[in-house]
Formats: sequence, structure tokens, C-alpha cells
Amino acid sequence: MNKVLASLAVLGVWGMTLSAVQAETAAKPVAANTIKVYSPYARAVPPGQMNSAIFMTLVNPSKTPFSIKAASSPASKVTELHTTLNNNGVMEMRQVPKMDIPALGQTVLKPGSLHVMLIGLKQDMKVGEKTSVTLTFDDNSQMKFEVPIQEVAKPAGMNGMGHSAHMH
Ligand SMILES: [Cu+2]
Repeated sequence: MNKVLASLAVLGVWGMTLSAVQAETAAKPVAANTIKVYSPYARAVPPGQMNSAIFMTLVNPSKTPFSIKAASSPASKVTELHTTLNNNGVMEMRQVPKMDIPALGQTVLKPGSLHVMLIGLKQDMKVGEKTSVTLTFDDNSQMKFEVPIQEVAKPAGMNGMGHSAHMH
């Protein structure tokens, strides 16, 4: 029975946390002024390749959850939000409608996982050069920043990947 009481206590605390978050929505911060971007980089690809990808770490220091709903880049004709899934051992990329950046949390875009997909390259993706990306958040605020182009190893496989390992 103590377990049940303990569970109820946890739920009670959680409920209070939610109320506190809701109370703050009146003064909701602007995503583009709040989210921090660390170590953005784009994958260098040989000339003639059609596609590449951009990776980064997004940190949300606020108590407001945010998400990215779109990305654009002068590097490509089409820019999409993608994730990579393991479908019976085969790595498959899928477009996602948004990427969540949890309150007081972070979201890592990296090879074999979430990425900004550059489809139909319009510029050479050479090591040492730069491109840029504009992220649009769920509150419609936008953030544009430079992205250095780097050599990025392809993920060796899906071994040990698993998004669940990164859940908070
Ligand atoms: Cu992709």
C-alpha cells in the first residue's frame, strides 16, 4: 500500500509542476530568443551528390517546451526535418512534422538520428566552407545561423542507437 501512496505523491508533485508551467504561459518566452544552438555542422559530400544534412544540439534552458516546425537553407532546393528509423535492421529516413525541444532539456540532431535534410543541393558541400540554416519554431519565431561544412562519418549501423536511450 505504501507503493500506492508513493505513486499518488509523485502524481501530486507532477500536477503541481504542470500548474506552474501553465501559469507561466502568460509570459511565454520567444523560442528564437531562448533556444541555444551548439555545434551546428553540415555533412560534406562529393560534387554531384544530390543530398546532405545538417546536425546540431538544441538546448532549451526555459520551462516552456518548444519545437521546430520547419527549416530552410540556401544550400538546397528543399529542406526537411527528418529522423532515421531502424526498420528491421534497415535504416530509413522519414520526414517528421516537428522536432520537440523539451523544457529544461535538449535535442541532439546527429547522424543516424534526427537531422535537417538538404534535398537537391544548390551549393558544393566542401569541407571548410559554410552554409546557413533558418529554423522556424512552433511560435513562428525564426533563428538563422551559419553552419560549417565538415567531414562527417556515416553511422556504422543502428547498433546501440535507439532513441529511447536519449529520452528524459
Ligand atoms: Cu534525411
